[in-house]
Amino acid sequence: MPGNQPSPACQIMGVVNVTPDSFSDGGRFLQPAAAVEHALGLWQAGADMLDVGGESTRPGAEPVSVSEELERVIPVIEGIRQAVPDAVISVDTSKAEVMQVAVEAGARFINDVNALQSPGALQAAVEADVPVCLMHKQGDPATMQRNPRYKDVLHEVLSFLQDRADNCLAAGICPEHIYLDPGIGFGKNVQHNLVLLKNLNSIRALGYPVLLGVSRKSFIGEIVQQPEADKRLYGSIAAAMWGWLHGADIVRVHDVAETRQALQVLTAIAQASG
Ligand code: PT1
Repeated sequence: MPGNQPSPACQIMGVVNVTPDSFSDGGRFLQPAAAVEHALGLWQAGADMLDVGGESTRPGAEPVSVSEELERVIPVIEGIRQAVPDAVISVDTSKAEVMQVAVEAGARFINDVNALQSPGALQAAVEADVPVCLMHKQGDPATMQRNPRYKDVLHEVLSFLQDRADNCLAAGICPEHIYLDPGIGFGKNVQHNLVLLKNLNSIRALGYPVLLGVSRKSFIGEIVQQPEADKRLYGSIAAAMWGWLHGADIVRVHDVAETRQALQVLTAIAQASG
């Protein structure tokens, strides 16, 4: 059983999905203004970072083209920058060109669910010179939940993350810029996800800060029998708090105000003296 050694402060990454199912007018057209407004609300609610993504990576999601992804995320990054210049913006992408343009537009963090393995992505991240999150996944979103299998899920995730971190170091990314993420829900069944969460400390023990995304995910729905993602708040808070107590440095969440309140209570307890 891992011990409780929370990092001094946990940062909250607020999710800003710029996909047709989130900010469309009901038709094909996205409304950047609505996404910017949502992002500003998350910032006001206490997010430390806003994660802007134009390609859904949910189970079953299909890839989008570079131009489509750019059209979705760049206006939103620019809009956030204009309204709140000091907001920390992360770009959730696997594509080299999107990384490059997003960082030019003001993104200060690259969140890549493909761990910089796409063509040109590693070089784009080196040149961007911003922190990067390397996430583990098995397969691709369209099919990853069909029948995920591992001999030893913890071992496989640990060695993958170690290997990707080594690659980044060799390419010239400095160690302070590397974050690791077990990729909860990415080609993993409920048991796989639970084993990874239970052993989050061993991911932290690789020596890099850890980012964790559990918010509203299906494993919570399966545990509590709640098929609707937006009714999984309480389970999401519990999973995020477990994460913080076991080594997560950043939690990626939809519900920023609620997560912040929970984290403030945990922090107060952890900091009590006497
Ligand atoms: C994540 C993450 C992410 N998750 C990072 N970036 C998503 N670094 C997008 C489900 O099981 O965990 N870490 N970017 C969202 N992806 C999913 C995956 C959403 C699975 C839902 C599920 O329901």
